[in-house]
Amino acid sequence: MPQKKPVVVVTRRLPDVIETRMMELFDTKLNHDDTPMSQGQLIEAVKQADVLVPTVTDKIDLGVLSQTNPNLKLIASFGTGVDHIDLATARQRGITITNTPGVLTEDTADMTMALIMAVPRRLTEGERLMRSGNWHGWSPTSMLGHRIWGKRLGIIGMGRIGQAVARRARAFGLSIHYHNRNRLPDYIESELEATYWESLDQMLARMDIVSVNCPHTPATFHLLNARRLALLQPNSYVVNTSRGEVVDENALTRLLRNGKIAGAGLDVFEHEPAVNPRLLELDNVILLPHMGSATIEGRIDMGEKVLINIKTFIDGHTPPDRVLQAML
Ligand code: 8YV
Repeated sequence: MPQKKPVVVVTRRLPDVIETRMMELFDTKLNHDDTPMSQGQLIEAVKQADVLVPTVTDKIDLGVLSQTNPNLKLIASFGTGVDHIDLATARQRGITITNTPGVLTEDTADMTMALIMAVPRRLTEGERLMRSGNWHGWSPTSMLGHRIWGKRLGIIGMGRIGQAVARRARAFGLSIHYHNRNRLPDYIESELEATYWESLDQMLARMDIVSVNCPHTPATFHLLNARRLALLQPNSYVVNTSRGEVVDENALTRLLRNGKIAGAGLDVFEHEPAVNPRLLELDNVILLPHMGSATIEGRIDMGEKVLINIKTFIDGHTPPDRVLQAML
């Protein structure tokens, strides 16, 4: 007798090729209009699903996890960060969590580098000037930004993405500094000519550009709090393509407004999709809608990983991207 296919609920629209394969392999419920699910809808979803495929926009909290049907044993998240999932409760309930690491490293590093270039060189300000019709021609002193070459870049979180940023940044003449839970092996430090700072405070006070590339965990929530942000030099820039929660957004906004730091490039926000409205008023800030990994190739690779994680799990094996305790 043919085996019943597992019910897989996908909370957001995914690339067509992924949705099609998902339909072929499983009894898949798609979200055709792509509207983010409310907590109530997520609860309804986990009541019927054997596997849930959420994204960063779904809050898989105790309220949702306490309503899962007994057959739901896998949450195969579409994304690398797992801070939207209550991992401890999931674990207690015997639910395996998988994510999609590795495949969005280069895209996210590209976007980080783009912001590292764009903020000091005032790219979006220049673009706005062109579109305003108020450009009256070249002048020796107009649109002056700051040089990238020769500056110090401090990377917070030297995992896959942090290292990919470092590789790009070296080619632009930046010197690499980093703070990480663990120091990198000697051979990576030498390859990147990277200087390790055990003290984040000491590193922050000496950098020209700071890039946030660590995951959001209980240990990194507001890692850049008001006290630490105040250590930054007035000519320094902050770039965040990781998670908004790692930076105290209000404190950062205050520093920017008061000219205590030179600018910021933000792809992520503390209360997405809400953004501190005062940030919108500032010219020295580039704001992006959480698009660091938004390439079609990346999204397909992420979807492939989700498919493989579900398939291996259902076939009784350990899925390749099981989120382990050590990642917390
Ligand atoms: C994804 C991300 O777009 O994977 C992550 O952790 O932050 C993003 O780049 C999003 O999370 C998909 O769920």
